[in-house]
Amino acid sequence: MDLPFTYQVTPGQVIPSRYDNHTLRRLSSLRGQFLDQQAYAAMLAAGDSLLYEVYEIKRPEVYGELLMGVTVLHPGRVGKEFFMTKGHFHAVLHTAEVYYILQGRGAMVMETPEGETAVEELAPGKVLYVPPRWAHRSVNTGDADLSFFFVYPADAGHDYATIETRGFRKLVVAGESGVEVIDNPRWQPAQDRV
Ligand code: S6P
Ligand code: ZN
Repeated sequence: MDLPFTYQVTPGQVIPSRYDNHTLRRLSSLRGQFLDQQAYAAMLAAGDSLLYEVYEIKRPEVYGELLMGVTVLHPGRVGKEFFMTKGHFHAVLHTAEVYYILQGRGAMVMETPEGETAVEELAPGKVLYVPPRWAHRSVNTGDADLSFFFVYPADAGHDYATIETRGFRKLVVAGESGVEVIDNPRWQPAQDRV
């Protein structure tokens, strides 16, 4: 591919005009993450629903390069909890990420290894800066696709295991009065902590 290069991403046409990878993530890849495990099991038994899709532009995963792409997170719920991404820390913890929201409504749930937490609302036109060290998970709180452009250092890598084991400290659910952020009652402290 020629360098430099351009491609199109617009709120009306969120799928990049060129991309190298298209990854599909289904309900089964979020096993153990949703609070209502009965609702999860029932939904999975009825079919392995498609939760989100990631379109990536490939670049060498080396220092100095950037990885970019678009995530399309479909609407839905497991029990009271909205569809969400797996979420991760970057394996190189001190790497940041920028998100630009193209369409839909949602939230980004974030936390540091030390236990600081933050939840930012996502809406079209908003740019979210995820600082170094903050794990991040996007949540679709609307009834249409939540789509966003992302860019981060190409050598950042992903640590999924920490979140798969412990979960996030905060959950985003449909409450009596709308979207609510609650403490995760199933959050597990790391083994190496007291
Ligand atoms: C990568 C970036 C996004 C996510 C994508 C899916 O660092 O944060 O591209 O990969 O939104 O989320 P996840 O948690 O399944 O990678
Ligand atoms: Zn990331």
